[in-house]
Amino acid sequence: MDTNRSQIITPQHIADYQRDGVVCVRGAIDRSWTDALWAEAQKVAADPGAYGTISRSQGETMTSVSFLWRKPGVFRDFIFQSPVAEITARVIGSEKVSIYHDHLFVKWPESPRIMRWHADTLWPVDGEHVPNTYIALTPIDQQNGRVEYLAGHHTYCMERGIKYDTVNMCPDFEQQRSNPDLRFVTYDLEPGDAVIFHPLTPHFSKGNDSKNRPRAGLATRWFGDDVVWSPAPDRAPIPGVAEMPRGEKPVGEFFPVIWPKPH
Ligand SMILES: O=C(O)CCC(=O)C(=O)O
Repeated sequence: MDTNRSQIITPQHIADYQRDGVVCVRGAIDRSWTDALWAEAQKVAADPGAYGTISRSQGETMTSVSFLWRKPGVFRDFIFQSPVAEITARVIGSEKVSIYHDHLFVKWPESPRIMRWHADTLWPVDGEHVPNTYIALTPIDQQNGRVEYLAGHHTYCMERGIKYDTVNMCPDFEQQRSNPDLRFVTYDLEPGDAVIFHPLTPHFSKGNDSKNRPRAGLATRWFGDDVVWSPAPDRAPIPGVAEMPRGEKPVGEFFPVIWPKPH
């Protein structure tokens, strides 16, 4: 399987990420990986608990399973062996990245499931290097439920010290579709395209209106150089992780450094 795709990251990708808090990298991941992941995803759908942790949004028409990387198999191999970590590190400008979370989202044909506007700021850490690198495993488009993003909102939040959580909730930007100050962006994706986005970038997806086309994406979530532990009651625990002092760098078996590859 191709492990040498990192050269595709250009200064333009990096500038777009900094400005918009979201960037699409076309053809980031080789098709042999996405074919293997999609085949495995269909096995996960049949027996989610055997592969990872079943998430709240799991349901009859949606497969929603996380921490797949923690078990031996294709999802773990993908994290450790594919160029996904290097691509992520280069785009966000981090020397190192560690994996901490992944999340498979499959919306099956005619799934009405909506992912409300939210930002990925629920984790017990501070720092900007907490990106989500979301990889299309199937073609994804308007009909089958592509993800939409609010470009530039990360800067708005940082300038005002906003960090959304369960108390200070991310607004429902559906109510503000016609606000000319907001810039909604989205991408039709082919398998292997990756969207890398900042933890303060709100995102949303509608249901799958297709009668016969599943829509699958794999969110991979990373800690980079500036991340420090910052527990708070309204932040999501990371299973298995013992409490550590505020300000410490998360290290250990639940946060393995994937890039640069350990010698
Ligand atoms: O795939 C989706 O519809 C939702 C993705 C998402 O919310 C995420 O990656 O955090």
